[in-house]
Amino acid sequence: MVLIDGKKTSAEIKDEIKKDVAKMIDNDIAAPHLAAVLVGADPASQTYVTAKEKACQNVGITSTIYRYSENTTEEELLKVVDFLNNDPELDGFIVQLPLPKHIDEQKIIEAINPEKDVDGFHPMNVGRMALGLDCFLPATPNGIMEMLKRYNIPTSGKNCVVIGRSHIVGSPMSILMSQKTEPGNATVTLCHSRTENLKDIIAQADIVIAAIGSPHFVTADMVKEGATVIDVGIHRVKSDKTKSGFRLIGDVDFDEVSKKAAHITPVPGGVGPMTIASLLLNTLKSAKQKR
Ligand code: BQF
Repeated sequence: MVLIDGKKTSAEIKDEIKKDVAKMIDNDIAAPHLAAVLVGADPASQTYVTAKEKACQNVGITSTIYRYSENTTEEELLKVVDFLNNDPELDGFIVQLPLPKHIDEQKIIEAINPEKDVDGFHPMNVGRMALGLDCFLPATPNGIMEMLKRYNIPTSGKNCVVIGRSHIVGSPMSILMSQKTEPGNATVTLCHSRTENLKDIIAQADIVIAAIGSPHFVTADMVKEGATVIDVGIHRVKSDKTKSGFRLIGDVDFDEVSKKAAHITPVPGGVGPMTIASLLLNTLKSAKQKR
């Protein structure tokens, strides 16, 4: 079994970004600038925004976090988006999801200027992605494509089973793996909660992308010997062995599935760090387009 090391791969990508940013600064071009909007105090969301800020610092990207209370109204948040859309110093921004329930996420996403939508969630970027046009790709699916590329995982003509149809991971992942690209050119099956004979479908997969949102959903009995298994899940479970009192596990039962898989991503240290690296890549891309 080969471990697909997302931490190491993301460190390599961040090194490349760091060199690019240093070159920009050498040429008297302003460093890329990313902003993140965090509404409320969800501990996981705070962790993610902090991780993104730290990653920016490490590569020389300027970052600003805008924090608002849980009680922020949709109207107020739309004003923040409008302000960031019109900030000429800003190359891109993200609104950390999920948002509090009283705010319509789709409405906020659609208010973002597609040229600053470095999460790639605006319908303009989703549509352009589906057509294979230049766009900001969503960070998690793009991070997975980058791992498959850097580990030379064959995808052309292979059976790829994506489990989960979220707009953030499963749906775009199925689109990217179907495209006439390398990696890509896979025969893709998108499975979800209504899928019949799920086990039979997963058993045929050369590549399994688990984005179900259910801890240890994928077990060893489901997976074909020699498959590539990509775990997108992150769940906090109680642990008395860690300082924090919890540890992270994925949608895949790693200890068992790793005995059968040829390639597998761990949690933590798999897809998560690649998501962050992809966000930095989009921010750099936006800055290069604007300068
Ligand atoms: C790691 C996310 C669900 C809902 C909203 C590194 C991250 C996670 C894990 C991270 C995620 C998940 C992010 C690891 C960003 C990925 O070492 O395994 C980094 O920060 N992520 C997010 O912004 O919103 C989410 C998952």
